[in-house]
Amino acid sequence: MSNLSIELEAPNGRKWTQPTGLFINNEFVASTSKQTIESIDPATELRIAEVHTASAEDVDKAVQAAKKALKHESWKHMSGTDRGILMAKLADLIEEEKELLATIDAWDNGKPYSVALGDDLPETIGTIRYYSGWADKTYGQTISTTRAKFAYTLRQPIGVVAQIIPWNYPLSMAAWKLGPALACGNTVVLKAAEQTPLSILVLGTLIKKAGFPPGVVNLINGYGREAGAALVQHPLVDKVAFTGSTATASQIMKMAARTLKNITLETGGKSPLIVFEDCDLEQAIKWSHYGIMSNQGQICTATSRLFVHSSIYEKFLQAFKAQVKEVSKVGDQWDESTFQGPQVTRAQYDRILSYIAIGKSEGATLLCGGEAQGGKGFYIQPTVFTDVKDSMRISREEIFGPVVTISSFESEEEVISRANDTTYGLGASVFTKDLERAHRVAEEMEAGMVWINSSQDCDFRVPFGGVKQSGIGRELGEAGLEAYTQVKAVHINMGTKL
Ligand code: TXE
Repeated sequence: MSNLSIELEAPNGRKWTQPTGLFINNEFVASTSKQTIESIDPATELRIAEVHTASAEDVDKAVQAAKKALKHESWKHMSGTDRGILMAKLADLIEEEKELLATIDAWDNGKPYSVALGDDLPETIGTIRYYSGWADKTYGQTISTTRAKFAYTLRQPIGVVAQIIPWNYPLSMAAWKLGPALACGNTVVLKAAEQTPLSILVLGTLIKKAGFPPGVVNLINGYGREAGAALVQHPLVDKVAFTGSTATASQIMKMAARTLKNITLETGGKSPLIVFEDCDLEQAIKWSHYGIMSNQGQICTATSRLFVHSSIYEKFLQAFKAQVKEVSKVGDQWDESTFQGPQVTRAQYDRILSYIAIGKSEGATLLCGGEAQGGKGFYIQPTVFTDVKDSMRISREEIFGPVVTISSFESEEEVISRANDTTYGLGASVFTKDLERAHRVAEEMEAGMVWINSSQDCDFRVPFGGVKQSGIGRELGEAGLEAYTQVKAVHINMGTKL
């Protein structure tokens, strides 16, 4: 493949020139491998475009570019204020192109266009803008020690950062990673997910237009086991930030261990949502539906295990079923009434259907759904299993689709223990009007985030991340900066003689 761009027209009529190369040193370049990645529309199963796939040699070029940029005065000596100005410019440029970027992610990923435009893009723009404000506010401390000595600390960039992102929120995942890394003065090689390679390349054009020096941000497409692994193992990479599956995170940790690379990992989940008998039932229904069925259920924090107090269990089930029927309209990305689009790929679609088959064979009761939608496209009916036992695989393993399990409980103590009985620890929801109980349960949840009378709140000002096998480190908020700076202590002797 030699061409570096292609003219595209999306089903919503939008036309643009789509870059297809690797974005290295502010230029689109051809890959040295002859391999390409096909971007597929999950609604029609038709090919949208082919993009260049990075080989280990290409990864090396991108890392070398990032290393050079790290040392170059145009970035190294740029003040935090000027870095912030560049980032704010980038946020403005993304905002100017938000309809185009939303179109690309809707087409490539299958998510409804209205969701890409109404949720993903504001989150992307907001995150970059938020971290632009931090760029000149990450400083160290002065520490008094003894009479004739003191020390101060410098918060310095970690260096060349490898960022590996998944396909469920292509642009906002990129923004979560680029925002704090750039604010702190690092340089980056970011690998997009092979399932959604397109929007990241358009982001490259905006990074150049904003005026970032060459090599500060390099964006590549490539397969995990080749480009991803080459990036993680590259000796000049100082840090790896990853979002994806727990299995891949474990491999990345192993690879990064060889040279003791700094890591941040955000992985899967099986987040519980607890509905106590004293809750606002209507709100509990709406949020619990949203918490698993939005984004086609492809959310790491999806509240996929519902625990409902036995006294309201039957009532809850009927209302939840009615909510699915009323809200979960399955359709293509472009129909404004679509709530749930197709799953991202055939592999994910097959995986979800296999879990639905497992649920049936394990003896859980099917309240609704349970089948593929039929016809072209990776559509799956929103599926609700009830009377689910905690030991069932559908209750223990991440399905990453529009599939929820519901079971009943009797006491607070029992439900806390069952909710925490998982290897994961990303999110947890609790629905109750009892203020004391809400905070007591929040404290007991083994999770990085707890939602009280809500689900899926995520805000660039607030730390995000998991405990147990849901990850290491935090992204977003002030906490997100810690992952991208290292502290140097400078000791000063004001005259103590030996
Ligand atoms: O994930 P992978 P996949 C979960 C979800 C889903 C499952 C599989 O349960 O069903 O993971 O999805 C790159 N070295 N989540 O296969 O493999 C890969 O190219 C370096 C939860 O898509 O983890 C992509 O860029 N990199 C999740 C990224 O890792 C490697 C979002 C994620 O791919 C690599 C996505 C390797 N050896 C899936 N292998 C969340 N937390 O939101 C793969 N990659």
